Amino acid sequence: MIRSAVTVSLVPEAKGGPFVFWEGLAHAFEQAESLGFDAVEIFAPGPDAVDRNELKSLVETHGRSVAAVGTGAGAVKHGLTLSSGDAAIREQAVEFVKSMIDFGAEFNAPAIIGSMQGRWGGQTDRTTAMSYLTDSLESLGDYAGTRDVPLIYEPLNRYETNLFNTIAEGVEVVESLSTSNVRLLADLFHMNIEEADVAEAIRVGGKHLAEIHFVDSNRWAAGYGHTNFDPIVAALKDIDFAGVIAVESFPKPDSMSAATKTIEAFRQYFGD
Ligand code: LER
Ligand code: MN
Repeated sequence: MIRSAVTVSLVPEAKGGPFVFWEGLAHAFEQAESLGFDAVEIFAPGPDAVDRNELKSLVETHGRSVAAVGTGAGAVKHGLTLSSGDAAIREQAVEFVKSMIDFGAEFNAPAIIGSMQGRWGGQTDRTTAMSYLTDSLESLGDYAGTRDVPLIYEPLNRYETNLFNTIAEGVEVVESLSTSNVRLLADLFHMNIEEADVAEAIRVGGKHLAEIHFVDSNRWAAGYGHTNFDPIVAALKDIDFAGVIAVESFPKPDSMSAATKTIEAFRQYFGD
């Protein structure tokens, strides 16, 4: 079963970023219910920024689940990355992600490694940075397994990381690990920049794909850009995709329009 999700950011430092809602958890859950999204994906400053009891009660009251929790605030807010040349920073990055895995697991939601992957440069060469990242995916994947959730890894476009940019590279990474608990997130915005053929890349991702960031070419909601969604949706059906499809778009022209446009697109492409 595909689950639809809408994103909420609780991180003021990420203002201007590609998240639909910005007015707190209660607002996001209310809107998710009224529009018909199955779940909410949370981008939080850290594990302690969210009141667990409040979130539990929102999940119950609105009958929506938590799709996933983003870990990018570790990079945006705290300057941590898993591929940093500084061992102390890498260690803090791993601890931050573990704390986000623990938080998400309380809601059966996986953590996503996106911006936390970082980039190579300075004193750290490409091969070394890649091995720092894959080592941490290995250990964090195992750690997430002890909490009964997968760990989700998201390749990003070249302007956000110089490590792994395509779904094929992501597949290579997850298949090189001993753990089978690391799954992939395919973000259609990053793929629009990096992939020769987005639909074909979805097929390459195949069984490794746990989540899609569903968004148009310009990072506005589906329908506001020039992406042709038909072959992408056909590829998702071909691989029997049964994960989360989350709208991670700019709140443009405003949050409600972005959310409404996306739920209409979901209904058109995936039915109710
Ligand atoms: C960042 O560009 C992104 O796509 C997020 O999902 C990762 O933090
Ligand atoms: Mn994304």
